Formats: sequence, structure tokens, C-alpha cells
Amino acid sequence: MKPIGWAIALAAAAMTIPAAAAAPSAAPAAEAATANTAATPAAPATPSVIADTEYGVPIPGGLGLQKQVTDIGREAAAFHNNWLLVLCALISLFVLALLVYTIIRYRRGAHPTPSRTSHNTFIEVVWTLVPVLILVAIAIPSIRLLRHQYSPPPADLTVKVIGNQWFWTYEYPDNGGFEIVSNLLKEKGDARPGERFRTDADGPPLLAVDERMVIPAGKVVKFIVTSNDVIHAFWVPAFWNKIDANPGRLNEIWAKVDRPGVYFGQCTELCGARHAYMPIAVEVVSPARFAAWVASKGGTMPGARPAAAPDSTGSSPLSNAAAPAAAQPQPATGATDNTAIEQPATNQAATAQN
Ligand SMILES: [Cu+2]
Repeated sequence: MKPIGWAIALAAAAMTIPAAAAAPSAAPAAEAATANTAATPAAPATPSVIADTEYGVPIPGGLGLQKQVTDIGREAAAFHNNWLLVLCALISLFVLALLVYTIIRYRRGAHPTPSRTSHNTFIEVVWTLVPVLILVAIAIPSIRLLRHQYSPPPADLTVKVIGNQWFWTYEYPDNGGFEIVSNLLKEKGDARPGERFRTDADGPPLLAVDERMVIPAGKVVKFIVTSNDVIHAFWVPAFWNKIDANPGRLNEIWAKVDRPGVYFGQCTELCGARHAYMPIAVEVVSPARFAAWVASKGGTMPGARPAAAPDSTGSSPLSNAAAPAAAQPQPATGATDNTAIEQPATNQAATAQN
């Protein structure tokens, strides 16, 4: 008996520790849309939904995945946490135990005459079959997840996501085709006098933006993702969504988010000097508030063109958010925010290419 072959077994997959997971935070979910009372002297655009500290954001010291807010995300996170991670741990422990046993039991002192066995059909069948079964046990839920992920239900809303060096633009082709420009919000110390800066209501540093993408809760949203310049990647961890934004190509992902709130993401393709400074912020609101937001941007709701005005009065908190947002024209926001950063002309130029 010389079962050294056992030691060749499977290398355990490294356990990645992505962004963040649970941490007890007392912040209630985001729908409380009061005006932020923080000192924002020159900040007309108040966020309509206060950023959460539990969902949609990385948490200091957090382990594992962000809390998922889509069905696909929950399925994928459960697959990762309850199956892949457990399997990896068990295999690693099993291999370690075999190694330790062999080292101790068959060391020269305890076992001076080595076995000359070179074949054992039973063991060879076992160490071939067991890994195959393990792979099948991984493949079945994995392929099921892929099937769910890539067979989207019919979309209720389409948002065209365009990566630019170094900001995002979001177009709403179903709602009249208006476009919003989303730039990183500067910190208080970096903003020039009169310029808007980040407050805690906007979100964490390096993630908060001046104009969030807004989508309705409980609706299937299709994201058509492309780029104006180089390859970027659109990623919102809480949605389990990540896809490249390639110039000249349209990629598609989708999400159906039931929980209203603000969810942050980042560009995840190294795209240039300010790659780290083009965050993504998606605000999920009730359909009525979404309709009011669309109206505030000069857009229309498909099928119900005159209905936009009554909707905005229907939800009281939103008029608060919609009005200042409407008062601030889009191009001005994009331009002012980029000027103080390294490449003042880029923002305008890239936006014009649209
Ligand atoms: Cu990028």
C-alpha cells in the first residue's frame, strides 16, 4: 500500500472575499425621503432617497457578498455560500487529512519497508469517479443559474448604460429618450465654492454621484450596456450584475429589484487614469415615484402620456426630490463636476458623441 496518488487530489479553490456582507446597522431602508438637513449651501439637488448603510454599499470589515436584492442574486449567493464554499472547505480538509495521515503513518521510522504496490483498480476507479461526481454536482446548479440569468422575462423598462472616461450616462429610450449624466460627487474639501459636494445622504465617499440612475421597484429592467471610448464594465454588486461596456457593441443584462433603496457599484474594467472614480448609483423607487421622476426630466411614460403630471402630485415625498433635480439642467451638472478634476474637456466631448 502506497497511496501517494491520493495526494495529487483537487486543489481547493481560493475563497474570494468580495465586497461586503452583513453588519448590524440601524439605518432603516431608504424610502424616507426627507430633505437632507446637512449643510449643503450650494447643493440644490438633494438625493430623493437617502443612501443605506446596510444594502447596496460595502461595509468596513465585511465578509462575503453584498446582500442581494434580486432573485438571481439570491440564487447565486445561496449557491456560492451554501454549496460551493462548503464543498471547497470539505475537499480542502479531506486532502489535508490524507496528507497528514500519510506523512505520519508511512514515515520511514514507522514503516521502514515501503509497499511495492503500483496498481489498485478499486482506488483508481474511486479517485476518478468521485471528482467527476463533484463536478457534476457543481455543474447542475451552475447551469441552472446561468439559464435563469440569461433568459430574462420581458422587460418593463430599458435603460441604456453608456460608459465614458470617466463617468456614466444613462438613456431612457422607453421614456422619450432623455439622458442623464452621472458624475462622482466631490468631497467637501475638494469642491470649489458654490459647487455641490457629497453628504452622507448621497452615499459613501467614492461611490456617491450627482445624478443617480432611477428605476422602478418590482419591474424588469433591461440594461443595454455600451461605451463611448474604451472598455468599461457595469457592475452593481447587490444586483449580481456585471457586464462589459464595449465601444461599438451592445451588451445586455437585466435586474428586477423588489426592494426600494440606493445601490452602489463601480466600473470594473481598468479604463484609464480615473477608472476608480466613475461609480454607479442606482436608485430604486416605487413606480409612481419613478413616473414623477421621469416627468421631472422631461420624459414620458409609455402608454400613459398625460398621466405624468397627476403622478408627481400623488407621491408627496418625491416632489421634494424632483423639483430641485429639474431645476438643475443636465449638461451643467456634468460639466461643473468634471471641471475641477484632471480632464475638463473630456466630459463635454464624450457626452457630445452621443
Ligand atoms: Cu470605466
